[in-house]
Amino acid sequence: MSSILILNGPNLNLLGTREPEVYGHTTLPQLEADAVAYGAERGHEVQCAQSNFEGGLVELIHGARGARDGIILNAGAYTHTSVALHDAIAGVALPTIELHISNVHARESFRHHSVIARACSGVICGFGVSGYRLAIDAMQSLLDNRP
Ligand code: CA2
Repeated sequence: MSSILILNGPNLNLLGTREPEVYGHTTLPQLEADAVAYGAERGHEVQCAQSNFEGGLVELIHGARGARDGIILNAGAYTHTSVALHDAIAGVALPTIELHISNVHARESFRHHSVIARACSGVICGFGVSGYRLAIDAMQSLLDNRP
């Protein structure tokens, strides 16, 4: 059994309440419950957390070291700005998947660049909330093929 941390960043607690044309109608608690159940069906323990604070996300990433096998991270807007998150991901050296619900490349240019991608194993974006299931499958593949 693998242990996977799903970490959501700033404003993602608002999912399902506004901008449904961009982010859909699923709320964060619904998304998290689905990810836990989807992971459990595949033999994974999925734990979820959300923070609106950059330092809070850094601490949650640090806490995964030695406790989790991998991280699925939707860092929200910090994706585009946070060297601290890049360094935290690099520091814990766990397989980490960068995730976005929307297709950031089809949106404003300031969303086109990710500061954290370099430290991540791969990126999933543009598949709506089903991206979280895709990321669990991708994490399974990464963990199965660990050297
Ligand atoms: O597409 C994604 O998942 C994003 O990470 C979402 C971030 C955005 O800054 C990134 O560029 C792409 C924003 C999350 C805000 O979520 C809301 C959800 C509902 C209503 C308002 C905000």
